[in-house]
Amino acid sequence: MAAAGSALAAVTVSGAVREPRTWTVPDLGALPQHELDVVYTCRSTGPRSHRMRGPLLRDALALAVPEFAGEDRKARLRYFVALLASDGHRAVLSWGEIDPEFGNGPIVLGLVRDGLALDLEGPHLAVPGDSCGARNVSGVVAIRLDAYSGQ
Ligand SMILES: Nc1nc2c(c(=O)[nH]1)N[C@H]1C(S)=C(S)[C@@H](COP(=O)(O)O)O[C@H]1N2
Ligand SMILES: [Mo]
Repeated sequence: MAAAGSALAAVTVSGAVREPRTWTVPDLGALPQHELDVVYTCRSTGPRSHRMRGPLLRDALALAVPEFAGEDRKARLRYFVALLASDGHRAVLSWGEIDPEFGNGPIVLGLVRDGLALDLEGPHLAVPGDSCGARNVSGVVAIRLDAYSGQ
């Protein structure tokens, strides 16, 4: 049983998806899990590294059924994935970075960090390869898939 006063963190998924939804960290545990190390140098705290485990971001988003305007793979390139953390930190990825036909990046929505489950804190995005850690957004509370309108 969870400790008194604790609550599972929730992540809402919105935007260009057929099934907007709210997940808890355990909800995402049934997806194929990937384990990877992120190593970066924070400008304020120096070298950092974490071992992350969780589903690919694109596999998680597939649960909400992305709806792209068009079947052609080029149509997907105008989409972006915006992430919001509980402390207000935000970062945006392009869909092309995570699409298997383009960047195919191993970008993971971490559910376990350094062996500790993130059920109460919420998922921690892992973006391996970045020099700075700022896209490794922790405590993700909202994810939005949206399209560039061309304006
Ligand atoms: N929610 C949230 N995630 C965040 C940040 C933040 O301010 N808020 N800072 C980022 C930055 S700049 C870095 S370097 C890493 C640092 O996290 P760590 O000290 O746990 O490695 O977290 C990233 N993720
Ligand atoms: Mo940082």
